[in-house]
Amino acid sequence: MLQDHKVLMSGIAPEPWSLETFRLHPEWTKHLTALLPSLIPCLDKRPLLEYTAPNGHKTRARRDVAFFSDTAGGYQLSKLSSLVSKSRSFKPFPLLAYLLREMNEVLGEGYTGIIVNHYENGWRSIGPHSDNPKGNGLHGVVTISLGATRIYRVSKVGDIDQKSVFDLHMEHGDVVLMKGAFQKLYHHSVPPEEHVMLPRTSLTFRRVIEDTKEATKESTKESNTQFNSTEQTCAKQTLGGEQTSAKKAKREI
Ligand SMILES: O=C(O)CCC(=O)C(=O)O
Repeated sequence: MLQDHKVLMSGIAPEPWSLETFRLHPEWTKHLTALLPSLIPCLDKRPLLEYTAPNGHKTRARRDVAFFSDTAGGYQLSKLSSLVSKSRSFKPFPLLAYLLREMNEVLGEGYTGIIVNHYENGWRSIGPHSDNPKGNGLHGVVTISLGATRIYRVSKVGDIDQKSVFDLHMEHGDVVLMKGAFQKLYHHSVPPEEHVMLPRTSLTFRRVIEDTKEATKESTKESNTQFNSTEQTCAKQTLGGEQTSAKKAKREI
């Protein structure tokens, strides 16, 4: 499922780490692209997430997002904010559940869920951050990019100016893997690129071992009514069609 492996950066201190890229097998890219029209309406419309970045500046993340998992209650969206995304079931999207299993097998990982981020255009972005190390530990974080090409910026933790150490131009079907202690040393971001008119969707795999149901209850109280009704609509819309396409994908991939 993963091709064209490249190691872009690596090191051994404080523990081994690396930044690696792959290309997703074209069949997987095709099936996931076909899934997007039913997946995107199911995301939580999060107009703005604001938090204080390590440089002390207010950082903004503007993207629609949902965390899919059948084992974890929720996922803390950023270690810099207390916002938790309540888990959505894989049931309406068996192709995603199959993708999770395959990714775990190929990378020898134990991911328990997938965060889907949707950036409608280049005005949508996510500021410099490290992925929540609580559940992930030294496990890698792998991200599939679909749609518009966007910059995936790597900057040093502790750099006040968050200068780019590496700018990856993530194209449709590109995959990035941040391994080992990478999150302790580097931040990553998808900066705004106002000239980009087309949408990008990313699927990023997480290992969440603790159950975050309690925190979820608190942080999602306000948005729950809208959230649940969206989920029900999405489940109704997608149940029939996606199960068929997952079976088809299993045969083809
Ligand atoms: O969209 C991306 O590629 C980055 C997503 C991300 O950094 C996150 O979900 O924490």
